[in-house]
Amino acid sequence: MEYEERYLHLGEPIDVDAHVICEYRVKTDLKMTTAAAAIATEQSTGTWTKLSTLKEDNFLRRSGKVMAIEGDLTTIAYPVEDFSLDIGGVPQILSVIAGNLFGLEPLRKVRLEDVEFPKSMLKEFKGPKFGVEGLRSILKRPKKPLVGTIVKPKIGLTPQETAEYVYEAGMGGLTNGKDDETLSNQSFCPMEDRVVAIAEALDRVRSETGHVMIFAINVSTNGHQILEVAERAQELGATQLMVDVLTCGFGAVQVLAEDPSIKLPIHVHRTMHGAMTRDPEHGINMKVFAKLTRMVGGDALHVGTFGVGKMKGAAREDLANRDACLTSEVPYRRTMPVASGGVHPGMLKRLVEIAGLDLQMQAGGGVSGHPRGVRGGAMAMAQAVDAATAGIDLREYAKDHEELGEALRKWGVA
Ligand code: CAP
Ligand code: MG
Repeated sequence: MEYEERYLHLGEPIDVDAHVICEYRVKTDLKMTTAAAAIATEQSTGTWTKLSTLKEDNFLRRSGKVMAIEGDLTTIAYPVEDFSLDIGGVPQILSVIAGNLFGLEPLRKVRLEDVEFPKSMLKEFKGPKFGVEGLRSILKRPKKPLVGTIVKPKIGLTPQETAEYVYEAGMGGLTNGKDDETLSNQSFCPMEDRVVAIAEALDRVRSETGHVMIFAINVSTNGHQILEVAERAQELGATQLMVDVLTCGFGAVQVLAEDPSIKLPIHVHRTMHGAMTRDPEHGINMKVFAKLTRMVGGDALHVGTFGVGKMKGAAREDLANRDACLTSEVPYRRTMPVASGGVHPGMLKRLVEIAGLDLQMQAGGGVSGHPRGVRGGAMAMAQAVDAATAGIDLREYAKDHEELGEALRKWGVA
C-alpha cells in the first residue's frame, strides 16, 4: 500500500476552529508515520494508490492531516469542509472519523480514543432538551442522585405485571424506571398497553404519596417510524422515552430531541457498545459516543459503573464518559450520567464517592432480587442514596433501615 507522505504535517500548528481533531491509538508493524498517513488518506481524499483526479488546491484544502505522533497515539485533523451537517449529520461524521480505517491493512489494531469538534460544528447541534437540571426539576430532586430500576426480567412480563413492578418501585421511593433494552412491542407486552398501565401506576404513586417517578419507554425502532412511535407513547401518558442509540443510530435520538412535538426527556441506552468499546486497543472509546449523544440531545446516558459493577469497563474511562456528559466546555445542557449494570444498594455510596451527586444509579437485579421483593429493593436503594448523599456509612445507616440491611447482608458493601 502506497500512502502519501503529503498527509504528514507533523509539528505544524493546528487550527482548532477549522478542523475536527481525532486521536487514534495504533498498533502497526510498519512505521507510525505510514500507519497514520494511511488513516488520514483513507478518511479524506485518498485511497490505496496515488490518484491524479484531485486538483492540488482542493487536495490541500480537503485532506486529513497527521499533526502529531507520540508513541502509539496519533492526532489527525480533518478540515471542517469534509463534513456535511444539514444532510449527513452524525452518521456522516462517524463515516469520516470512524469509518473504513478500522479495516486498513497497515493497521493491526486501531482505536478512536477522542474527538474534538470546532465551535462552528458544535453550534449546529442543540444538545439535551432537559438534561440534568430538567430531570431534577421534573422529579423535584434538586441535589440527590437519581435512583432507578430496570424492570426484570428484561422480557416476559405482561403490561399489568410491569405496571405492578413500577408501582412497587415507586412506592419504595425510586425516582426512575425503564424498559430494558430488548423490550419493545412483543406480543406478550404490547407497548401501548404497557404505557397506559405504567402511567396509571405512576399516577397512583403520586396520588397516594406525592412522590414523583418517571419511567422510560423503549421506543427504539426503525428510523422511518421512531417519531410516530414516540408521539403515540407520549399521547398515551409516557413520562420518558428510551432509545438504544447504537442500534438505532444517533439520528434517532436527534429526531426525538429536536422535534417540537416531543416534550419528554430521552434516556439513552448504549447496548452493543461493548463490541466497539471493550478492547483497549481496537474500536472506539465510549467517550466519543458520550460526546455525540450529548450533541444530539440525549438527556441521560449509560456511562458505566466506574469499575464497581458487572459490566466490564475501566473506571478511568467511565469517569471520562461522565465528564463528557457534564463538562461546561460545550454549549449544551448537561447529560445525566447513568451508572447501571450489576448495581445493588451496597454500591451506591462508593459510586457517589467516585462520580459525585450528578448521577443516576439504577439496578435491575439489585432491586427485584431483594429478599422483600421490588418494594424492599427500591426502599434499600432509596435508603442507600440518602446515606451516600449524607456521607453516612451504609452499615451504620442500615441499623435503622432494615431494607438496606437486608440488601447489604445479601450483596455486601462495595
Ligand atoms: C442492567 C441492564 C443494563 C445494563 C447495561 C442489563 O441490569 O439492564 O442494560 O446496565 O450496561 O440489562 O444488564 P442489572 P451499561 O442491573 O440487572 O445488571 O449500563 O454498562 O450499558
Ligand atoms: Mg438492560
